[in-house]
Amino acid sequence: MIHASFLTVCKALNFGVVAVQRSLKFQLNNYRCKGSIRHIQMEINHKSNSSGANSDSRGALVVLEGLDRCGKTTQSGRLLTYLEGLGHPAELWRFPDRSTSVGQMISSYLSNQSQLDDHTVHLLFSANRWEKRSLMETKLKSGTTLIVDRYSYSGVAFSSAKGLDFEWCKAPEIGLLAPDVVLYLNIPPEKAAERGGYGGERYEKLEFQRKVAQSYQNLHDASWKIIDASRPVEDIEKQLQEIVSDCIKTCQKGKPLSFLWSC
Ligand code: Z5A
Ligand code: MG
Repeated sequence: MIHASFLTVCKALNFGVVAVQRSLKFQLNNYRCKGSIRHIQMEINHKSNSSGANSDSRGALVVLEGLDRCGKTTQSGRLLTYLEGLGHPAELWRFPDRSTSVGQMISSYLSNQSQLDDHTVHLLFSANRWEKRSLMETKLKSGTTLIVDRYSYSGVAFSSAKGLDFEWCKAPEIGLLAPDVVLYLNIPPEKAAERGGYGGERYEKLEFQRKVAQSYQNLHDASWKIIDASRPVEDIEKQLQEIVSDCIKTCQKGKPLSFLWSC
């Protein structure tokens, strides 16, 4: 049963990646050829909007990343409470999303109840994001801010730390929505390991977390904010509130969605 659904996922994922790559190539060519026309059309759209509201107004895609035990789940929850308190529509998401059938395969692998080839599990993590992509876009366009606890960066950092090729790891993520901001909770692996100790999951080992920390270093881009995660919870919380409030304002004013990996 798992075998059959896994084959379906892999076929779908392979198809999805090829389709998205073709689609992006097409859009890029189209943009190159018709860039000026597109620009004029966008200006007209803006001018014709008599309410003054920007048609690109939307919620923000906020991602929290970092090593195991750096405080992602703690801070994600606090951010949600803060935004709800302001009356801003927001939801908390996390990856892997263990509620789907793909997520259950991942969960079983992480808890050492099943064995999978490293490439295979990498593609499952990616499929788990693809199965949520269109809902993610719908939510953002409806004005909801999404706080996402782990995303594609975890996928690439963890799999490349196992020795898989870095660019190969990035490929299935191409075309997923790019975060507006990545809050990287930076902590030395040794310090993170002291926090309540690691549980029994597959990657919760100090030596491996050191490799993951190195892999994350290769993923920084302009959307990243590096946060000192060794500080007290409340200090980090305050810093994140400021960054996210600014980010939400920018998205509300109007910011087109972008896609991985464009920068
Ligand atoms: N994985 C992958 O390989 N590929 C992928 O594509 C994705 C994930 C998406 C499951 O992740 C594993 O899947 C993960 C990566 C891999 N493996 N690892 N490692 P998960 O999300 O289920 O597990 P996790 O988030 O890494 O672990 P975690 O324990 O949930 O860590 P956290 O959310 O960052 O930390 P926390 O729960 O908020 O806090 C941990 C403890 O520290 C807790 O006792 C807190 O009270 C305490 N804490 C938090 N902040 C502080 C501060 N500032 N000071 C002191 N103590 C603190
Ligand atoms: Mg967590």
